[in-house]
Amino acid sequence: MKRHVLLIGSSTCGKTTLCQRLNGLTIKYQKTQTIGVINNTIDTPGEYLENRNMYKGIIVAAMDSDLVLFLQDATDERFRFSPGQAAFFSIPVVGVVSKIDIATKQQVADALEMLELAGCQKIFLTSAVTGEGTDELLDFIENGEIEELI
Ligand SMILES: Nc1nc2c(ncn2[C@@H]2O[C@H](COP(=O)(O)OP(=O)(O)OP(=O)(O)O)[C@@H](O)[C@H]2O)c(=O)[nH]1
Ligand SMILES: [Mg+2]
Repeated sequence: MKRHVLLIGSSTCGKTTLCQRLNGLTIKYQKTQTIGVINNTIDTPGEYLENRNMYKGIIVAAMDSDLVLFLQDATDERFRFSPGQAAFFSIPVVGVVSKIDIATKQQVADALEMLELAGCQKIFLTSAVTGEGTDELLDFIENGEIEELI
């Protein structure tokens, strides 16, 4: 992966699992305690999004990134991003709906709509467990015309 990608989303939404999948690693559960770098993916703890006073950690990490991923767990009843939040970043922000393997069609549609509201122009539907949608995401990270999303 040539581009540096920053993953943001609430606790347990699947950031670390997706990082493992994107890097072709064995999927194994590990709670994220601090910002971690696996090759070119930058994994953040959910708390960085959930606590306002940690948000500056995300902004700093974004300085070293080419692309931000907003992850929304499709099975999470709560929407974790605010409307227009993508505009906070000066680099492109892409939405990722996670856990589609265990979500209903309606849950996936709702998560998609919420990520659109947050300002994501491009959104991928994924399961890091089954791998559904992750090849498309990886291809976009590596070859997509991300400059058009700013
Ligand atoms: N069914 C299903 N489970 C998933 C998927 N992605 C992650 N999980 C599960 O959700 C739980 C949390 O996943 P993590 O990847 O650790 O979540 P995280 O966003 O890194 O969480 P924090 O590090 O706490 O911020 C684990 O038990 C994963 O196995 C998915 O696509 N489908
Ligand atoms: Mg994690």
